[in-house]
Amino acid sequence: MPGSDTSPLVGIVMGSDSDLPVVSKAIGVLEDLGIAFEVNILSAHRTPDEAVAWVRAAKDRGIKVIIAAAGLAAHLPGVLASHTTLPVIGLPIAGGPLQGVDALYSIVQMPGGIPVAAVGLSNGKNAGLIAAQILAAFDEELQTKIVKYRQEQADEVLSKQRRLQQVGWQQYLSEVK
Ligand code: RP5
Repeated sequence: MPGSDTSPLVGIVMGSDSDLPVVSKAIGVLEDLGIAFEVNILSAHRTPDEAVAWVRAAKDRGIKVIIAAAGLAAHLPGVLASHTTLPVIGLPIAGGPLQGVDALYSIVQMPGGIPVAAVGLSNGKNAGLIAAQILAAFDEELQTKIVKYRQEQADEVLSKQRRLQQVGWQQYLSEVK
C-alpha cells in the first residue's frame, strides 16, 4: 500500500473520499518528511462499527498519531479520540451549506477530558506538520528534517522579499499573477 513501506506511524482517517483532496496535503507533508502512514475511509456515521474497530486496534499496530478529517457534522475525530489515548488531530473540511464552520466547531468544541487537537479549515498541510512534530519530539533525525523544511520555507519567503524590494510591488504583482 502506498505510504506503508514500513509500519505506519500516522493513521489517517477521513469520513468520505470527498475529503481526499484536502487530506492529500497532509499526505504530501508526511511523504516529504519520510514518515510512514496509512489512509482510510471510515465514517463515524456511515460505518461506526468499523471506525471504532480501526481506532481500537491502532495503538497495538504501532500507530502513534491519528489525523481525522471530516466535514459537516464532523464527529469522526471526537469519536476516535474517545476510543484511544493516541493523540488525534482533527482536520475540519470546508464545504456544505455552512462552509465548514459546522465541522470546525464540532471538532474544536470537545468536552473536557477527551481532547482533539484541531487545525484550521481544510488545512491539511498543518495537520501533516503537527503529526510530524509530535513524532519528532522522540526522533532527532525527524527533528532535523523539520528544521530543514522550515529553513527552506524561510528561504522561499526571503527570496520573494528580495525580488519585491528589487522591482517594486507593481512589477512584482505582474510577475506573480
Ligand atoms: C462527512 O461528510 C465527510 O467527512 C465529508 O466531509 C462530508 C460529506 O461526505 P460525502 O457526502 O461527500 O460523502 O462525513
